[in-house]
Amino acid sequence: MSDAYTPKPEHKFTFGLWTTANPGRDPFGEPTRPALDPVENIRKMAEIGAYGFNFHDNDLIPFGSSAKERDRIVKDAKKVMKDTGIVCSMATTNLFGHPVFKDGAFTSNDTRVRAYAIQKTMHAIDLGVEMGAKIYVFWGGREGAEVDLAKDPVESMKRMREAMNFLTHYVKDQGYDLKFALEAKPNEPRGDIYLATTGNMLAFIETLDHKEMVGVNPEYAHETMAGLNFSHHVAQAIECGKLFHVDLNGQKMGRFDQDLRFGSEDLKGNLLLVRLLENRSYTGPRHFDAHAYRTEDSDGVWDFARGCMRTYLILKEKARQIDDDVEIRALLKEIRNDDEQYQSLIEAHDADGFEKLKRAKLNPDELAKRPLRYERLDQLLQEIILGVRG
Ligand code: GLT
Ligand code: MN
Ligand code: MN
Repeated sequence: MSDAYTPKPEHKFTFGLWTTANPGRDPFGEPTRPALDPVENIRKMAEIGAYGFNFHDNDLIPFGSSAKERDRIVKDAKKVMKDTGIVCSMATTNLFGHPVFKDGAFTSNDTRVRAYAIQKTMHAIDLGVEMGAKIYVFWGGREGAEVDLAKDPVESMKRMREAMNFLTHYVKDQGYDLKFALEAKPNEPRGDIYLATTGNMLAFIETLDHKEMVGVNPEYAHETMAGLNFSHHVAQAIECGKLFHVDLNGQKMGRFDQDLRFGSEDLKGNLLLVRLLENRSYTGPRHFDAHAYRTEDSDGVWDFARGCMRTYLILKEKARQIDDDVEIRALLKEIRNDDEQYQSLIEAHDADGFEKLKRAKLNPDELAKRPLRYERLDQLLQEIILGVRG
């Protein structure tokens, strides 16, 4: 069955190999689903209309594989890509699974662990580029601490910078066409993770040698876990020209990292997020970094994946409905109350402008009288979401 919400490659939906291969393990329980072969995984993603797939080095090539085994898997994966048209849109490094990273990778106190983390990333970058990835994500799940006394947090920033600088120089030296996207998370698996929010990442990027090739990969669940407004972080990244990638999913505030199906929590927030991405012409992949409930079997995983994409497309249509709604448009215009004269004063950074604004007759009591019809506006939005506004 195909309808207006049927995903197609042009929608640029992607999934990490780890998302649909998630076997349903959690800290309290064993897997509830069988393992999924990565090449089969890619084929199935293509079949349900995804544009691309993403992977950690070890999602595709198991840790410790021989060179021969690596080449065989790469060959098989490339064949599926050729047969189906699916692309590899992003690659990343697993710097969290192996016990060597128990106290961090790029920010480990042990120089040799830091060197190993950089070495592993160089190999993973080579692999990502070979598969065609144009974006390389850095999620530092183990870069943090429980015992703050043991690690100097200022030095940790320096170590993080050293690693990122090394790797941007490496990419340039190799002549790769690759951009980096840094992904923040406040905690989990570490008690506290360094560079906890997208805002922290944006500030950190400005200190790098090749900052032009580094942006962010905000994840809905991560800002939401910390009780923050995800769209505001995405908006700041867009405004800085740094939204290189985005991880979409569902998450309740204040909980562990749930990575639920996109749109399954906070429909209003997700609708405004989709509207932001669409209206601000975000052209990168829409990556669903989530997984199916533990209750699902192998088929249920694909219900989950289809659900993420369908919900996105439904919300995209609702976003258009908001922007076409005559009453909403009129309300938004009224709420803004643009005034060209004062706007030009705010923009004029000269002596004349300073003087004029100082002497301008602005009466706060009068200004405060203007009602802002947010009740009506929000109710209209609510009725669009609930599907009762024509
Ligand atoms: C891991 C994490 C995600 C990151 C992935 C990339 S791995 O699943 O929870 O948020 O995006 O390393
Ligand atoms: Mn997550
Ligand atoms: Mn993520």
